[in-house]
Amino acid sequence: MWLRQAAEARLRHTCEQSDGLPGYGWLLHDGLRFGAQEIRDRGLALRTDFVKRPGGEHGGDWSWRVTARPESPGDQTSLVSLLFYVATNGQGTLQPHVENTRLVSVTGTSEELGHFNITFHKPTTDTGEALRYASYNHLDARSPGLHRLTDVVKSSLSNRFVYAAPGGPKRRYFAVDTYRALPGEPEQEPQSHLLLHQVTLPLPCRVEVTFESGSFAERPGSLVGAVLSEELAGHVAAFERRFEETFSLARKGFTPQQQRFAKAALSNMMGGMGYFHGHSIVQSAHSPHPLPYPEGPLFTAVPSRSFFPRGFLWDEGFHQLLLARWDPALSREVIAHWLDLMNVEGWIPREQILDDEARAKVPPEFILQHNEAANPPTLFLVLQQLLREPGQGPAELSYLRRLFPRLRTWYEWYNTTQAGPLPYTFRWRGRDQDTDLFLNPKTLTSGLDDYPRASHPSPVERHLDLRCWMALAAGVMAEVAERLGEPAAEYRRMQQALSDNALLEQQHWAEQLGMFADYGNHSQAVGLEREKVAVGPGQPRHQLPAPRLVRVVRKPPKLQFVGALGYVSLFPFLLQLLRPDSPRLASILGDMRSEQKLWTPYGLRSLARTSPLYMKHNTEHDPPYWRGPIWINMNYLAVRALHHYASLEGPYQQRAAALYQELRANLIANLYRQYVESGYLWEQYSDSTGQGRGCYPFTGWSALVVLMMAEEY
Ligand code: 6A9
Repeated sequence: MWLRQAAEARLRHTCEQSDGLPGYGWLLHDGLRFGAQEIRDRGLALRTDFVKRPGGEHGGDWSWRVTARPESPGDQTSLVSLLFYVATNGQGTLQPHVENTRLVSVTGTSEELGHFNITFHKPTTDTGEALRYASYNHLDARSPGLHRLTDVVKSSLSNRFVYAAPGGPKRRYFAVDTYRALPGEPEQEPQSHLLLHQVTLPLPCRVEVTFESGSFAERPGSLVGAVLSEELAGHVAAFERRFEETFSLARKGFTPQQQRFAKAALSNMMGGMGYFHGHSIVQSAHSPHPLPYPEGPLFTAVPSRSFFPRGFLWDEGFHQLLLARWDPALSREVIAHWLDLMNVEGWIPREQILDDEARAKVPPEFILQHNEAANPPTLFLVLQQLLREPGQGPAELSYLRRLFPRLRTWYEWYNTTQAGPLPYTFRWRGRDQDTDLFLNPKTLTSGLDDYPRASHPSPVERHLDLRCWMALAAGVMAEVAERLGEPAAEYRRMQQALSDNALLEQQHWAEQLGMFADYGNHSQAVGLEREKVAVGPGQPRHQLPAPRLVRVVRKPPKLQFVGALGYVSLFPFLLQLLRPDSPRLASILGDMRSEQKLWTPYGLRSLARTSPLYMKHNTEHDPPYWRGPIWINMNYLAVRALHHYASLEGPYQQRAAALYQELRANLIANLYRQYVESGYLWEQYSDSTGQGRGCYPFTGWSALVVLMMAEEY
């Protein structure tokens, strides 16, 4: 935590989107041994570096270095406090070691870490050359849990302290004082023992912290000061080399600034990875009440470190497309974790909200996970990529062998629970059921949330995107089974049926609309209108509740294809099911390049401008999400598909090659420009201005821009 000393105490623990910071994130991170992060907090620039050193039985040692500098070099006077804490989470012990008021070190034990020793080294100048005078405070407190630490620290702050460097003026400052229990929570059993070390001094300055593992017997010397600098420099040089070997961005002519952008994108995805533990809360069709799912761990990347700091099933497939290029072993571990979350039916919860800390970040209506709810099985995209890698040795085979029973069960779960009304068709379950409230009932499970589907959800629906995902899944299953000598024929047959272009057209080509489409009970003539409210005699109007917006259906629905040109219509192309000589490619490429429809100078928009629900609100409070804005995961698939069709002989080869160049260049240029202007990667981009929209920093699938730069597909 940190604190700029001023008239009031503004303690910062985490960076939140609502703080509006000019920029924060990992600049470099290799996923394993080291990372360098920068936080720009109005006037204050914090740089945090860490290095890990393996050894012993418990993950080895690590050191952190925090360097605080003023953003304007002239500011040598303002005081800053850096607060370092150690906290248990339900188990383990901690002992403080205090000299005067200074918490010098903490020794402790925990199940995972064994014995350890954490040392807070004395502060120095920002270059580490000389010691600096500082004031010290510390706190020994109990917290209801990790999710309340900020409150515990805030509630213990007092400004009765005085900073008085020799020969300097006396200045009051805020610091942790005696601990008071949180208001309103005296009864609660404390889950967490908290020890906190506060250092207060003027900018610029540096503090180092070392963690030494008890089972690390013969360490070559502590990882501090010059030794730490040297190890850091070695890691940075190795990162630079490996980055260029992996992505060739210098060789491709990207400028050093563009390369830094790409390194930050990769590093943020990697640095955002977390090890989560706990249980989801699940509503099953077999039980009248929500139940806790079995407890378990999850090692995963996240869409956004600050705003969505938890695992999302289909996001993860996209994340690992990037991370598997950097470190395939890491990706294999992540995939295994996700597959271990499967229940006996073969279901994996879509959003992983595993403990109180995670639940504290989620509005209540999103917490429950439903056991009929799917999400696109994008882990098959990663497996497909891992299978393509050269040098598949016995280790990979034995990994696949362990995965296979889960993969089989997972595939079967989709194949049965999400089956459509006809053979080889599929339907997302769990669409919004209320047809009066929403302009178009949402399909959260598809990942494309408010993308328009049949206006009246029903069992006759067939969803094009899910069908294409299943074609991918069947293909990967067939390949895995073949490699393992397991029965593969049924998967192969399914893949062939699902990628049969004639059958695909029969079930999903809407001749009148000239596009691939969903099919269902649908009316194009819907709108939102103010509900008429009857005013009783003598009743003043202003006492009535504001009239709601409700849906009106001006023409009754009928069974038909759903006219909603956009990402869903592109799926047979995106997942490369179309034969290179398919005449449908002509219309798809045409729709993609049409500025009236999907093309923008910044990437492909999610829904055509000509589509009836383009940029329409779904309810009064629900703005368009997948109804126009540009999303990077789908654009990555589009660029990848163009690259694929540009490499295959056929009537559209040249066209695909030209579009490939153009779309790739547009996406890279805009994401880079927005990063330079705003300091962040974003969840989506405006199709009219290219500006970032939604959550930020979003270095989940938006970081796939690195693969577009590298041309890795
Ligand atoms: C909202 C509010 C702090 C929505 O990236 C994760 C998902 C995608 O899987 C999905 O395709 N996002 C996309 O349509 C974000 C979903 C967040 C839902 C929970 C909680 C956060 O409050």
